[in-house]
Amino acid sequence: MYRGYPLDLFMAQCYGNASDPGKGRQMPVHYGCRDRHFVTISSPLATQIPQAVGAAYAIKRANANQAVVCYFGEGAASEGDAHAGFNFAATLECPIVFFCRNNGYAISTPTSEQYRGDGIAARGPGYGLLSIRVDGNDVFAVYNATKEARRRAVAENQPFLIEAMTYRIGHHSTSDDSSAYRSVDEVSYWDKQDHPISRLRLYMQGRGWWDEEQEKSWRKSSRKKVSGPRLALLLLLVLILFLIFLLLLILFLLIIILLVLILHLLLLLHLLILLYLILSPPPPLSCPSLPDSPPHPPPPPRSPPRHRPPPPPPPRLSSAQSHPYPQSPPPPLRSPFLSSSCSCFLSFLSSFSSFSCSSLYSISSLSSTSSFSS
Ligand SMILES: Cc1ncc(C[n+]2csc(CCOP(=O)(O)OP(=O)(O)O)c2C)c(N)n1
Ligand SMILES: [Mg+2]
Repeated sequence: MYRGYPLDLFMAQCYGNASDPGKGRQMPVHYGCRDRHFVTISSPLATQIPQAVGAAYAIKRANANQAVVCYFGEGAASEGDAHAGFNFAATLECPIVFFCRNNGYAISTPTSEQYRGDGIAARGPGYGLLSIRVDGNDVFAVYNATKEARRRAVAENQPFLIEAMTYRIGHHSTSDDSSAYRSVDEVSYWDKQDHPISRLRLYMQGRGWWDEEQEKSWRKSSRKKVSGPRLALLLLLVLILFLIFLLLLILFLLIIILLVLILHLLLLLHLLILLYLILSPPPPLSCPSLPDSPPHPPPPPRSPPRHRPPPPPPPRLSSAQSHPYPQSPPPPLRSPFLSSSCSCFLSFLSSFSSFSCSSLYSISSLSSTSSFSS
């Protein structure tokens, strides 16, 4: 960003989208920019070191009056590629600055378990490299050391090794939990006492170059730059979801109103039919007239009666017992066709209405009325 690389391109690289200059061929946070002479980093540790030496050698041969700066961690300095790179740079006298950030850890391995010598800068003289160790949390020390190293590299084709001592406050990556291998007190000490950004801010405030107001407005504008577009997208998404919800609600209400209307119509029909049945007079009872039968033939002559014993007299019943079983009342007089079809229709209506009304309390009372009438 200091060299003018836009924030949007950083994000595009992380997502590997169409705007990413690498078109998604690199892992996230592997930035590179040809126009700004910035070669993308690579995940296999230290592979960049011999490559940087090769580039520096090409610059030297082209007399380009430039230098290469190569960044790596103290853990990467333990790789064989670091040895090869240091040695080639020294023997070929390449214009290169090796910048080692010694932040105390290679993921979970502290420097005390990485080497027994005096860090990385102490290795430089062994290769014939000019070497310097600086306070990596002091931005001016880092700036001055890098400036001088570059001057020597360009002017004298002198490879230079800088070891910047610092501390990694955050976890190594999102998949790392550093509380498993270091204490919280250790982290908070570096965070509160020796944070490079806080130190620079205090220095600038002491000189009157910066104040709280500027700090606040700068934080606000930076946050807006990062979260502004995302917030707008989020709001748009919420709005779309709300509109969809509203549409579904209106549709649901329309269906309910339609159902209630249909139900009322059916109930009205139901009542009308009932009314008709109640008010219409019963049809008169009529016996169908039989067709005329032919005259009976004359009875045959009777034989003289034979003597038979008289039948026994019937048992005597009291007036209350005039019939051995109570007789059921006669059925109501109705047209058989009308009665059966109407009852069928009514039972269908009532079952439909009780089904549709079950969800509506107010209508359920109507439904029970209709089932009574059926
Ligand atoms: C050749 C190789 N070995 C192992 C790893 C796994 N690895 C990724 S980061 C890392 C530690 C790097 O430590 P350091 O060089 O100090 O860099 P820092 O993360 O501290 O900046 C390791 C071992 C790797 N990426 N490549
Ligand atoms: Mg490290």
